[in-house]
Amino acid sequence: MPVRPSHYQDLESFSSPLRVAYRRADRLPELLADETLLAVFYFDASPSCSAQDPRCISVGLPELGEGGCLECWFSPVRVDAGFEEDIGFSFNHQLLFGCLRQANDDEGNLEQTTFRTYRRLLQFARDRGFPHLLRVWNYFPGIHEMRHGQERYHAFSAGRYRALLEAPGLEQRLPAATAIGCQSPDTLIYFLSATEPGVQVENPRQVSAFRYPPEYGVKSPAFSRAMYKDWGTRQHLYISGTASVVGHESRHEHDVLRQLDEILSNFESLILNARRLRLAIGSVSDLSAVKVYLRNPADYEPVRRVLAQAIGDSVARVFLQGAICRPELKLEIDGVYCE
Ligand code: 3EB
Repeated sequence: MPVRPSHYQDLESFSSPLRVAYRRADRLPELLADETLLAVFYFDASPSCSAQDPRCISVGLPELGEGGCLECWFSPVRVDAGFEEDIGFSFNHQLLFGCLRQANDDEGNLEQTTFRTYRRLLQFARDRGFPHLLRVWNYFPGIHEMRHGQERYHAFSAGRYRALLEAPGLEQRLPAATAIGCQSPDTLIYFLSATEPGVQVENPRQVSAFRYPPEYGVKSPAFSRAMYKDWGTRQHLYISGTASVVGHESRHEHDVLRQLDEILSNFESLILNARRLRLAIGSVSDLSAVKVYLRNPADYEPVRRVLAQAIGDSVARVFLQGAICRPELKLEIDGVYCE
């Protein structure tokens, strides 16, 4: 057994296993040289990332505003990283980050492709000793397009459902998720999983997505509204993509600022519910970071301004252009709270 420096044990037991921060794009070289970097995401084609580094992820959603933002995930200790076939990964003692990219098979069967992808990532996470899926981001092209008589989002949902529900008891441990349509031709799926399970958190203002009526897909969207994770000395909350949905219905069709208001109410109600667990979060202004997905770039300025009024400037944020899975929804926000 290799002997670990003793300060590592202190870091392992006292520090947060994951910390999210935003940096400017010109910092990329020094970030990649940092052995505690779990992953870095960039949102447009500008920074040139080494395709050899599994921690460096280009997300096919254009960044709105100034651009040049890097989302960085840090571990308190050095990470191990590598590739296994099409999965890039990195991990520390408590969590595993994994990422798969697929060339789009536009005419193919998205349900079947998604089923296989999710099976593969679950198998991979199990094999590596991190069987508990906490959080998944799904970005794929043509989200509203009809193929074989079905919207692609619904086909995606059905494939994910079949793969996740193969695992016994997963209905009580659905990961938090984001599913957004991108313009780039590739599908990108990345995830966070853990050695020990998290706790699924639902939102009293919303019907659990897993219980949606069939109009949102013959097989339900298999995700929870948030995942609470107690890491020992630190607690995290991973919040799913949150839209202007109350009950199961979309509210304020096509009115982006009213949708923003409804999303903030959804956040408050979810956070209130999560506080029943051991979580020191008071309101949405305490979140560590949010990602804002906008269907129309023209909505960036008003949304940026009203969001800043509502949550202040201490929450890190990035604005991305992407298609929310229901055509009437113009805006979706996901977030993370890391102690
Ligand atoms: C909703 O509340 C909006 O299918 O993974 C939000 C977050 C939405 C995740 C997913 C879908 C997903 O139903 C859409």
